[in-house]
Amino acid sequence: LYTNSTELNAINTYLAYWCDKKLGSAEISEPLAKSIKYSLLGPGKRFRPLLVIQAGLELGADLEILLPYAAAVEMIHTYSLIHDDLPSMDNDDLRRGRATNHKIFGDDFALLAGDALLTEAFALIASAYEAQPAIGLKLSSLLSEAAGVLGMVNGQALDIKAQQDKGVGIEKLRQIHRDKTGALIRVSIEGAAVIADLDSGKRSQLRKVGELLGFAFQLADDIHDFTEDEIEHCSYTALLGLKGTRDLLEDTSSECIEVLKNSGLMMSSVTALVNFNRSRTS
Ligand code: GRG
Repeated sequence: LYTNSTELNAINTYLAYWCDKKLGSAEISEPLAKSIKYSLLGPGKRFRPLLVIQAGLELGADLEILLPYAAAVEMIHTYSLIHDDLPSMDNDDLRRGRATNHKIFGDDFALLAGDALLTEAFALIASAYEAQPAIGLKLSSLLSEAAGVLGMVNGQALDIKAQQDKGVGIEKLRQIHRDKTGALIRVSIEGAAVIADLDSGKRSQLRKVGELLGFAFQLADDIHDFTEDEIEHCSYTALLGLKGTRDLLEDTSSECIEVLKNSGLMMSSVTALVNFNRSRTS
């Protein structure tokens, strides 16, 4: 669906441009630059930046103003994947169909590439929105909330503990994924609303849409990762079964589209992303 869209080309070009500008200097360590580029420019779906861009365009914002925030979100997402794959976390050999970052560059450079992406995401926001400081400040605040101890880092920590305990209830699982996966997806759409200068009422309606889409994204991920022989303890499929998880994905996706309709904001591209997620195979 999104393999060749204008928006996908725009975000990929922007990320490559950022790498050239930021990592091109001879002063920057070569393995560090290579490690960052390997993961950031690798074959991801770009679900979050596409959400920023497509939602933002439909809300009336310009592509050039959306791109830096979309790139910052993808940088944070990429950092989280690099660190999540490390031997001290999930210890994965494969990511996006290729060797994980640490398998190629070593744990040390993988760790540093993640650190750099996290830090540079905020540097990008600070410089790109210098002329619109109110927007820049709101975007940094949204993104730091989603990535930090109220968001992704906390979700990851709760997940590690739940895996150690070998099990988790449905309420706890929802909290883990709301923080670990959902928060970054939620602030993708919320950030688009900030850039488009929506009022706080409309913004909170879109926050709800983002929450539901983040939840639906995780459900689709668990369905995708499901195997009969190896049950992943902290997953919806372990708690609800494959059919129960598929049904919940259907209900959550429909609710998400309903909330979007009720907001009165005509956002066909967001509906298309919800439907894409509903049936995605990667
Ligand atoms: C290390 C602080 C820290 C956090 C890691 C998000 C995360 C937290 C770990 C990733 C583990 C994981 C596979 C979670 C399931 C949902 C998810 C984020 C899937 C990967 O995202 P996609 O499908 O990946 O958007 P691509 O490759 O398309 O970018």
